[in-house]
Amino acid sequence: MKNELILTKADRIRDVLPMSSQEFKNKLNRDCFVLWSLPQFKADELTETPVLPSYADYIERKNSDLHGALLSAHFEAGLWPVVYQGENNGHLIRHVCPMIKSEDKVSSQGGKFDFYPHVDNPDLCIAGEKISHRKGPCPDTLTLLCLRKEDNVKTSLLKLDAVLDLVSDSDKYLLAQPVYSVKRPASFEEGSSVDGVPILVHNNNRWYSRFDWHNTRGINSEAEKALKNLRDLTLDRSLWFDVPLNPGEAVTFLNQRTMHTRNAFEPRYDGTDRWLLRVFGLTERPLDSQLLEPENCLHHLRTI
Ligand SMILES: O=C(O)CCC(=O)C(=O)O
Ligand SMILES: [Fe+2]
Repeated sequence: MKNELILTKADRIRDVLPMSSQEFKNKLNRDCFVLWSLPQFKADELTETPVLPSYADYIERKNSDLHGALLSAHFEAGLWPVVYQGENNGHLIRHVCPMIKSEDKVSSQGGKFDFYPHVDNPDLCIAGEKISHRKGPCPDTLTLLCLRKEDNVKTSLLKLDAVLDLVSDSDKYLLAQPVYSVKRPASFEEGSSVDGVPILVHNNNRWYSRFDWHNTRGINSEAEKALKNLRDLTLDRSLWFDVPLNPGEAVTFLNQRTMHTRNAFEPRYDGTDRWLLRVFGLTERPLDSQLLEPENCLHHLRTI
């Protein structure tokens, strides 16, 4: 089983999260993100930054304690790590670094194009929508752990509420109607799209979104106009918070209550490029019917 080694390590590693689970949850719900760091991070033991996704098995073996610790932090925080069918070749942990074959993609493994504000895996069900018993939901959280830093490459976060404060009531109304189509992001092996979904959902007094600058469209001109206004707004840099990530430091954020970005840069592909590890999390354990192979893996979600 693909993630067995790192899940077994996660079982044995304790006290990774530098705060109580309650404190973590409170911060996450209040601020939409939490900055934290690994207690023991040994930069000198890291492999070179990978340049092909197929290096993942080798790196997981070499840096298995680090991978295990990152998963263990999720369990301590009450988050269930997941991976999606058709993405990242079933590996729970994704290498966010420029990969040679992805250089032309706007993706976490691209580099030369700006990756504008987006929610990850926005084609899946978001909070407040009727759950699918067949497909896994959109991730609730993303965690990015920095392994190698590059000064001119930044992850930035925008808080959805701060963006929506600037959106007119009529645009908000339209954005909450099921008049949008969403393309599956470029990180998936196969393309697909969903039609007739809203960009915004109001649930339990909170807004959630599936906004993706690159992959969402209005299905008529009125819907597209409201979305274009939102797209333009999200490029206002005063709404961006540059996440200060040094090696060994991580950020966990609410995927559907924020948007995240990464600026363009020139990769070297020489083993020294910027490198983050990414994990998707759910606040609730998925249903067995949402799992690809429930008898083998409790973390691999169906997407079709
Ligand atoms: O490279 C980054 O900082 C974030 C990339 C990204 O959007 C992701 O990993 O989902
Ligand atoms: Fe992303």
